[in-house]
Amino acid sequence: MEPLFPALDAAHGEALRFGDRSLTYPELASIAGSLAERLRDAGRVAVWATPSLETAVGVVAALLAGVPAVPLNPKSGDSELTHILRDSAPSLVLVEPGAQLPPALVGLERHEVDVRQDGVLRQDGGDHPTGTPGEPDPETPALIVYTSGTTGPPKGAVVPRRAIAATLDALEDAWQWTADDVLVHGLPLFHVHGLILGTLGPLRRGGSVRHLGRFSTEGVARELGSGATMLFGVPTMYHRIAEALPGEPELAKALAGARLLVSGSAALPVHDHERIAAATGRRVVERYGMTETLMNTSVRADGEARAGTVGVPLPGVDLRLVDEAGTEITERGPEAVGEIQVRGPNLFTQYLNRPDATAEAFAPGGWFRTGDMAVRDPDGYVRIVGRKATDLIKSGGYKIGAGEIENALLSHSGVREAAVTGEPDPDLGERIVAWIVPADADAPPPAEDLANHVASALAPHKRPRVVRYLEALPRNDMGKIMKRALPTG
Ligand code: MCA
Ligand code: AMP
Repeated sequence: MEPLFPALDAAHGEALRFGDRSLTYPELASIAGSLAERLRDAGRVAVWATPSLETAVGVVAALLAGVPAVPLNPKSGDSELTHILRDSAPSLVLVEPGAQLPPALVGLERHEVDVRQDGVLRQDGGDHPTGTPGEPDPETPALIVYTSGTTGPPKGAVVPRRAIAATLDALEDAWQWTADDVLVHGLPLFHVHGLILGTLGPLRRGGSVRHLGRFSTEGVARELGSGATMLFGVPTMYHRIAEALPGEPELAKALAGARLLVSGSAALPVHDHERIAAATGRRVVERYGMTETLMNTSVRADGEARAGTVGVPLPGVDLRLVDEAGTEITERGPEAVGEIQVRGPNLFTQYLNRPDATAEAFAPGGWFRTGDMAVRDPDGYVRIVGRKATDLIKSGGYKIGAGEIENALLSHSGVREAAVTGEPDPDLGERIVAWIVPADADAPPPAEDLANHVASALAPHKRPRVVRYLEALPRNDMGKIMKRALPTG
């Protein structure tokens, strides 16, 4: 396999920009290369994945060294971090200088990524150290990305180098993505979307990325208005863009001038798609992926951006729909609903330390069961219509398991019983609703306390946005909670 970043030794222009700090390719090659020399025998390394130059450099260095990187959400709470660190057992954590780490990381060696000192800055693009004598085996784990399931704590999806290369090259083809592209986004760097697509993607192409630090419509307008060519975002971001467009003419102008606007991680509502198209003349392109599979389908840059569809399978990806019995559905049209199963070089290899869960995730023949339900238009365009598991919630583009929030709520002294559901939300797609039977009916814990409790144990995006109090949860004869019987609204 060719190196993951062929452009690192060849390109000369800007590679990364976070706010007013940036690195050119020769600078990145030099700094990441010298850090890689030090990481070569490190085993797994955790990365405190703040939206910063240091995170990008740390991950590139680990990849150059051929050691797996475990990106950590810097807003994760103690119980989530403790689980991830115990499960992935990194030898050290890469952080930006001065980072304040929470108690769960005490005892783990910290290595500050100093983009001014880690390497000698060179402007000549000469023979800087690339950290690894040759490209490691394609099956070598590159990243371990934690992702929520319906129950229990998040699982670490082991993503090999081959999957990263395959998915980014398939997107090169589908999006006509080149070294001339300048990507702008404000996505977090501890998930596939912001890290693999949004950071490693431009670096593999030899183009550049400008990260907004945090998403804002002003930031999008500024960057697309000054040379950026592509925007990546989750539907919540496009919803906020659609809302802002009538009052921000600069935003409409900037979007109209972009080469490609891409949405993913959750379904983009047709209403937001159409509002953006009406105000800018541009249609947002949707692509469909998953932590375990990286990217599966996309609307192509040279194809028709049809609202409500996620396009066609990417080159190299086998995709089929199957019925309840696991039989392939060959018909097309709105009635032929089935689970999406995929196969190809884009897939992960396993869930770390979870052979049981890994085995369960695959159907015979090496097909990965996505759990997403879809239909296909007569010409093959895929439309996602739902999800098999009701206990998985997609909020703001984050996948969140009802079970992990229920467990966190049950650890609050004021809670006797808890159930968690997702409800439609115009901004977040789904909002997390907690149904609580208080330990003391006369003194129910305030909603804010429960939200803070979940935010500090797990992560702020997993906190309930709505809390509803009940005297008892509806249960069947077996004592199982019947979530469908919970009152709506
Ligand atoms: C609020 N905050 C709190 C609390 N309440 N902190 C602690 N305790 C609390 N009780 C803080 C938050 O940390 C945050 O801080 C701020 O208040 C606002 O929080 P929140 O309301 O959650 O943010 P939001 O404005 O609703 O976020 C919307 C968002 C976000 C920006 C769209 O959801 C987002 O970044 N989503 C991207 C998800 C993503 O990348 N998914 C990809 C995975 P502060 O203001 O400092 O941040 S899916 C994937 O990778 C697959 C492969 C795919 O297909 O892409
Ligand atoms: P994650 O496990 O966080 O990587 O999220 C993967 C899930 O996000 C998929 O299984 C889908 O349910 C959902 N998803 C990703 N992209 C899209 C999209 N364009 N449209 C609808 N759902 C999507």
